[in-house]
Amino acid sequence: MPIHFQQACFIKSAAKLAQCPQDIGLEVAFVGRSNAGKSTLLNTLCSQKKLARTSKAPGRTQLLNFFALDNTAQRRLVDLPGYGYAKVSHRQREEWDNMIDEYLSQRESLQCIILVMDIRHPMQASDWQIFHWALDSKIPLHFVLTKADKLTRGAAANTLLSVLKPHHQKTGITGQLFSSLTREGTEELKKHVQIFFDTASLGKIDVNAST
Ligand SMILES: Nc1nc2c(ncn2[C@@H]2O[C@H](COP(=O)(O)OP(=O)(O)OP(=O)(O)O)[C@@H](O)[C@H]2O)c(=O)[nH]1
Ligand SMILES: [Mg+2]
Repeated sequence: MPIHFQQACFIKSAAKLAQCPQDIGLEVAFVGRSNAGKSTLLNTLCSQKKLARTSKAPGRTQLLNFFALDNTAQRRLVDLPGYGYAKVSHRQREEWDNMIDEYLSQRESLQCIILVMDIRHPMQASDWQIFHWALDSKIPLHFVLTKADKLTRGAAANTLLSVLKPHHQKTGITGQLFSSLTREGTEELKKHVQIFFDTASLGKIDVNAST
């Protein structure tokens, strides 16, 4: 079923797993460090300026935010808080990081991770953690290097190559450039998300059919 990204609408925010929408259907989550550009990317993807809250200062997104892609809300996008936001107490940061870990490790609907990284600071410690976790959990992962407008075309392409090359052959992990400023990469990302949902729903049908 084709996704109409521009019709995405906010469902709810959650501070913990128990507050999330019912764990049925399929979710694609946008994960990454604080200030990487996750919420802005989601808005660009859905052609809506204020769907997800963004900020110049890191730490804007403090809850798990769920967006429905269809009337039944069986296909959802999830905007996560960033890892490693430094300007809150150690305890508060730990709580956020735990909330993200809990979501990632326990959410049945989670079918795919989009790992969003600022192209100027790719593959930081928390990105490696997500990378290894996704491989171990067999959750499909797609790298998005955003803020590509901050580099020249050649430098951006080289950075993507250096991030993907060591892993693509062994793991099949995919990746792309993106810019919310120029909208570069929007159609490519839409295609990936559509494929993830299509593949995941086929997987679900297969599982049901064999039981
Ligand atoms: N130049 C440029 N700036 C961007 C781009 N994407 C995001 N930004 C800026 O980066 C800052 C952070 O963006 P957010 O989307 O709030 O980042 P986030 O990853 O959601 O941050 P947290 O919610 O703290 O995890 C904002 O000032 C955005 O305008 C981009 O593609 N190009
Ligand atoms: Mg955000």
